[in-house]
Amino acid sequence: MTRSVAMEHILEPTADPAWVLESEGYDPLRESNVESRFAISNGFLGIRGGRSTTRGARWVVPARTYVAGLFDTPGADRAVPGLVPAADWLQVRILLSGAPMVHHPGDVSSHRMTLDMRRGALLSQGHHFKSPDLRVRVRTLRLVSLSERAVGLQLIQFEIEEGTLEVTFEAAFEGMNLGLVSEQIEQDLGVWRTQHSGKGLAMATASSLRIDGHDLPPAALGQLKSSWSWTARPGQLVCFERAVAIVRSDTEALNPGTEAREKLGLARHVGWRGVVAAHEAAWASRWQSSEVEVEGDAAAQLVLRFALYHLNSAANPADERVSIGARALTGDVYHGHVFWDTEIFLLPFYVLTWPDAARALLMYRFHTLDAARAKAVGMGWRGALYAWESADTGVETTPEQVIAPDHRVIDVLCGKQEQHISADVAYAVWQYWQATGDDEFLRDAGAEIILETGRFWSSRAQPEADGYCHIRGVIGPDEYHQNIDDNAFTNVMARWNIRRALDVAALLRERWPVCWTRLSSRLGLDEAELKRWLDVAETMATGLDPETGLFEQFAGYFALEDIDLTNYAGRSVPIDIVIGRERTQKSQVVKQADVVALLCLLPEEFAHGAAAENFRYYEPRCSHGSSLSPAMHGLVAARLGDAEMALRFFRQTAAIDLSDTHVAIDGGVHIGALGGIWMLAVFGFAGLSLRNDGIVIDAKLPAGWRSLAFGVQWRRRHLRIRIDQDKQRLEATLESGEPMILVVRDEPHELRRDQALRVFTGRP
Ligand code: IFM
Repeated sequence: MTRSVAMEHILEPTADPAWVLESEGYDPLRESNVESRFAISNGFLGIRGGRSTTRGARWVVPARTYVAGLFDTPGADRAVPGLVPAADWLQVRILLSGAPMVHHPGDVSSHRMTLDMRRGALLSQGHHFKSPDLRVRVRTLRLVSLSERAVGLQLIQFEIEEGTLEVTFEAAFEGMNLGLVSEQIEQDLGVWRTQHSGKGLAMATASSLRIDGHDLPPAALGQLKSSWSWTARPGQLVCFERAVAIVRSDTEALNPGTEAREKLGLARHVGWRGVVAAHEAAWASRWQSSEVEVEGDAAAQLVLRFALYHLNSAANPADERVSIGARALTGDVYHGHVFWDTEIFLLPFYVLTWPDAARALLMYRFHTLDAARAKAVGMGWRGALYAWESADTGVETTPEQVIAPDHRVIDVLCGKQEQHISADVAYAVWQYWQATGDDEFLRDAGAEIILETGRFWSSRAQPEADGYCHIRGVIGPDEYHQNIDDNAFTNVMARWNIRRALDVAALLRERWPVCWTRLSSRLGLDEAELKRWLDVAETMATGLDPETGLFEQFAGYFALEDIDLTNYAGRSVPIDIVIGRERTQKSQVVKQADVVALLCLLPEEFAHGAAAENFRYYEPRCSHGSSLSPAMHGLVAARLGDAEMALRFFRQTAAIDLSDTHVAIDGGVHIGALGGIWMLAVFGFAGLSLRNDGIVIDAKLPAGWRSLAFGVQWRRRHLRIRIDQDKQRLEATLESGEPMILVVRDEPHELRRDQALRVFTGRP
């Protein structure tokens, strides 16, 4: 019985409402949103939060399981690679006196699903009635382990409260041949191959069922299937447990089945309690490193928890061959493809709270550098042009046509023209190195990325008769305007990329000359080429008007129709649907932060006062047609001192995944927007920025936020910062590492381990 008591405890969600999301009952219209929002993941496995429904004779619906990096390209023409779902290993069927127990929403007195963000687990509980004299209480838990990413666990406890009857309990796998070719299916193991990409997948499983603490042997065993039968009586407590170990192999030569069985063996050795304990300890450690606490705004606190829950779920520091897709592993919109979202909206969080995860994500870009070189050469340039949409190999995977929201088939030029991705990757590499001081990474991988992307821009920007270098025929972050010339974001980021490439060359030559000699000779880089890079950077056209300080978003932008977006306030569809694609393209309406994105990433490129000037110009023209946009606007608004406007953008971003009113998230959570929430809190409200010798904090909290506290890591140090608005005080604690400088309100302070720092932040 002690075992059942332990399961009882584990099936109980965290009591504090600030740590859980709940969904009561069943709403068919919003169910797929809930599946995305309540997804669980560990960066290797992702499982949507599907629950029991009325469909068919199944008690549990297929809960889609995604495996990071398991890409395949269907055989069809124009097909793009996409993540192939693995078999659903959570299927259960319960027969009560021979009839399937079906979860009809109307039949249950209560059915609640709880996403326990603190523990990284999805729980459910409900009462099921088959007839007035039968009453069953069911509680479930599922998790994918954060400490051993191959392992997933399902626990189901049901209690017969009334009724005596024959029960059959079947646990099986479903969807075993969805896009994968099975090679070996046994009772405890399935091995599959993708059809074209040559990847292998193995799932090993073991399950058991106990009644009142005693093991019941299975009545029947099949391929990935077990079933038990017994007579249920009132007061009986039934505990079912199933573990799975999933392994992906990237080459045909390896059979992942052996490793899956080994990993399952280890999980069984520690038992489900051990699996749960290790998983919870790993989550506790992630929360310890990444927690952001807000006092005075409970809704904002929940939003931050939700964002951090998915951010911590999305990464896997142990796998350098995958990155995070635009919907992470929570849904299949964008086929699992990786965009600039990762480098610009996610990396900051990982760099400052989980450097190992950040490094693995950047190593994915290093491993796909050859594909980026091939893309650049194929288009007639030099260096490395990263795929706008990237899967496992780094080859361009952007579809050439899609169906627009107005159901028209439209051409997509982003794969050819949205080239700022190369500068975005270089930007992330540099930020990582600056924040971590990881010289080994810079020497072995980062330098080559920065040099090759710098080289790309130096060949891409061409000198013209006006004496400037121009970059023609691109798409900036504002994807409403295509085939444009001299996009300010692209050109200024490109110039920045070239300059950092020159810095890296100088740094390597000075600090690691042997490494420089080897790398420069492998890349065929000589002095003459470096000199050309400098010339390109010095003469890059940027669209900056020195008189006004305004950047023109691209050549000819200011001459386009100026549409007052306030006339379209309250619309529920994107502006290009309301006024048409053609008119949008001929207008100054911006899809998402573009010059504002530049302001966010490279504020030093804006002279004093020009930042506010540019923000004032572009903010009203932005229609926020991308989920990435509001957070970036909020961040810049906060930096410019308008915390209340920033808070409106914070709430707008939160609504994308947390409100069911206007945005469908059935295809997965918007992980980039969730990264933007963290950036807005830490870079915006706390005003954190990095210097060469330390960290700067320049906080501007919204009026209702009494305090904001968070942890960050900087160059092997862990520090915790608390901004107390009530007491007009900043407290900083160095939890590990050497003394460092913390700049508060332009004043440098030394931060030491033995002494918490308290600084008065009130206006004199
Ligand atoms: O990367 C974004 C892009 O900026 C706008 N469309 C959606 C992509 C994926 O989130």
